[in-house]
Amino acid sequence: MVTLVKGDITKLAVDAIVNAANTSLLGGGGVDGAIHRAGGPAILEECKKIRAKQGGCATGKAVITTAGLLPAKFVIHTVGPVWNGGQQGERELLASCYRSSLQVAVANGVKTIAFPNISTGIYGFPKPEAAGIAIKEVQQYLADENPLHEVFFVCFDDENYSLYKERLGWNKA
Ligand code: AR6
Repeated sequence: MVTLVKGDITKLAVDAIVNAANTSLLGGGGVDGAIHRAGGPAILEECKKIRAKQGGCATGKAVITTAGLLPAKFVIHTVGPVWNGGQQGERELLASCYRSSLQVAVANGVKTIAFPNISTGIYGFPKPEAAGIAIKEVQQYLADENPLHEVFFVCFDDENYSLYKERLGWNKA
């Protein structure tokens, strides 16, 4: 089941929230900053351990940590592509973020997961196309094998919320 939510992903009491991180895993602005601020230092501690072991996280991949003080149980950190005109494999890398995050979630027994609109802030991915990719990847994953109970798309800004509403058919209700 797919559910659309407008608001702040750090408030959600789901098994896992996804973070739009960068390859360093050391935090940043946007949703990454909000997650680390609200979750406290335990998240960064685990990110540092992952860095020591595997040297950060590649674009399109995902890693999992505690959610610290957040109501969620885990944070899955994925690294979206920086939009660079669309000829650098950005679309496939964004699709890979959603797939990798879902795989990591299932491997860790997660049943409910919330995604922000990866790459559509600081990384500049065009929002309409990013929404299409996100919805397609999640729906494909849920159709193939479905150990997940619920996937939330969390939109922070009005533009993304309208795009998802339209694409998920929520206007027709
Ligand atoms: N809850 C849900 N969504 C949010 C929140 C929030 N609290 N805050 C922002 N968004 P961005 P990116 C939305 O820039 O484009 C960081 O510095 C926002 O409206 O957070 O993948 C990282 O460290 C937008 O739609 O991530 C990286 O360096 C979406 O989250 C870089 O930014 C993603 O915007 C990643 O850039």
